[in-house]
Amino acid sequence: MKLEDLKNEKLKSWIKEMADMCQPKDIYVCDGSSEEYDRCMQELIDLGLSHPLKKRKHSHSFRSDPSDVARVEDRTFISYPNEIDAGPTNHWMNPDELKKTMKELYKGSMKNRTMYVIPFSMGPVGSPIAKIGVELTDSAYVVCNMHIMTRVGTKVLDVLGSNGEFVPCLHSVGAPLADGEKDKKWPCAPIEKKYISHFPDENLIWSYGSGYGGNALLGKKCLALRIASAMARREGWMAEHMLILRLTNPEGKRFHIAAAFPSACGKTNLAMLQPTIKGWKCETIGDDIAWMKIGEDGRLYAINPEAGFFGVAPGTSYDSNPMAMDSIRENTIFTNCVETDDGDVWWEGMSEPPAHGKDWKGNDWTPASPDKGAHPNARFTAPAKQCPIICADWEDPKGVPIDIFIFGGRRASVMPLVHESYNWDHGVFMGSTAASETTAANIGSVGALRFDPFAMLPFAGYNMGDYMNHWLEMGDKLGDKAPKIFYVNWFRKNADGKWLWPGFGDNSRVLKWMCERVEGKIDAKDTPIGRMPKDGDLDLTGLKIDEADFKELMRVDIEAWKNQANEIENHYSKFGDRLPQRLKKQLEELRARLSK
Ligand code: O2Y
Ligand code: MN
Repeated sequence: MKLEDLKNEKLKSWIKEMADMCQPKDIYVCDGSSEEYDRCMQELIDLGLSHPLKKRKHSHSFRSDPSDVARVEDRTFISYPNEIDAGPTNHWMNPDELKKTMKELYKGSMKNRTMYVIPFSMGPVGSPIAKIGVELTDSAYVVCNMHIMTRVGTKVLDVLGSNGEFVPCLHSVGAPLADGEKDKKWPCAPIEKKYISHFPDENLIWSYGSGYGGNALLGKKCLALRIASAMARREGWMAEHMLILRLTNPEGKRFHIAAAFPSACGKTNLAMLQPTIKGWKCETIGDDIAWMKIGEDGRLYAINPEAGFFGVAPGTSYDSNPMAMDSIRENTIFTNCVETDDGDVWWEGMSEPPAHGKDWKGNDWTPASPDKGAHPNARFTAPAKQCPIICADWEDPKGVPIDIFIFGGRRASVMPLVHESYNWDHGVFMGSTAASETTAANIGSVGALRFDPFAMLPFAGYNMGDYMNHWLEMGDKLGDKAPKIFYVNWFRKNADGKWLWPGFGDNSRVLKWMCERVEGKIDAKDTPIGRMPKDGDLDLTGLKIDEADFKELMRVDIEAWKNQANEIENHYSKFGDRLPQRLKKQLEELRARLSK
């Protein structure tokens, strides 16, 4: 389709304005067809940036620039006129100043490149919960990834019509080409020139300088979390960093679970759970993001706004996540993995290593090499429909009704395997105080503890104190139809550093307990931190777990929790008067219970 043929005048004039600034050699409007995907991929193959994989049908391997391997939190901005509206956990710049700086960078940034216009829908096209975005990008790699991760093309323009609303998303890799020049390597700009900017008052996204993942596929973290969270607050719904799954018990009763864990804490694994308990079945709806609205019956309905998985490769194997492994057998893009000599990809934790390959930097690699073969944040981009346990209703436009919310993080100590909140406010307290030890997907030191409220620390599009308040207000609206809230920790270790819980498929045992609590089938034990399973209520049938280890896994260490309460107070102090009083009260109540 040509630019002139676009029916939406607002869209047309925005594209023209951006093209005047970025000066691409031409403009191409994406139709979303498989031929278009193949053409873009072929261009990347011809440049030597994409390597077709002999062993996986219609799949390709890429190596990014070593400076462009992950989301750049330090270069991510939430821009409101007043800094306080971005809050203490976001990087802020004044919108006029930020736009002035970025306009200078965008000027001519697409020279000798094509500007691709990608109309995309987050959520099933036409769903009342879905939103439309349009990404302008100079990266064919982004086009291919967006084809997988979102619903792209003419069908979206049809829904947009002549005066529909869309979120404008401008993206440039920030590497203009000289006349006759072609990309020889992954194009991007140096770190100090990268900007991932959000203007929530205008529902606007400007990204410059990175071609990688969340920095460049603007439907994902930028739109579906940062901009959507601000929209959701204004419009009375929720945009959350949550997987969605359906669990069916042996009697055929269905439960829908949405779970928030910080990046790289196993959301994809839990979303594709293979239960180890007899008669229970899990189906995947989404592995990263949930958009939820209150339905006519007063319950909370969730959709997965995405159409694909952008999963962490290292550690993914037929042992840890067979459903993910089956999802990536074909039609998949791999970034920063090892390329094996026989035309496949490999990463640490996948299987026995190949005798020889090329590492993520393109160097010869063998198991004896001193460095890892794949980057720790190497990724696969795969269509969600390829997941063997994708739920038949994963694209239901009205969503699925949520019964259970789970928060969690990676904690070697303090947090027991599972506890349940006493009520909604206590559950919001749990979410607002969620904390995790950091991994390679976060920028910063690995292994440090960071509070990550609702797993949204890098993704909230407004002041986190107001975000907490929005959760409280949603609870007020939902009343007795609100999902029950739980907190889990799959990662507790004993004094010798040994994992106390097997995790993976055995996490179904914990989910079973939650479902039985929802059904009111079983009672629970009150503890200072929340409700916990009574002896014998957590189904450990067939599991070899030492009694002492299990006791340690479930132990509430009062002294450690008193210390935790102090850390929470410190964490809360950042939010000043934006911290809801109701959460201060929760902290006081926790302390009172710990002192009894
Ligand atoms: O590093 C990136 O650009 C990807 S980050 C990511 C990708 C998929 C799902 N979640 C995340 C995340 O950081 O939460
Ligand atoms: Mn994520």
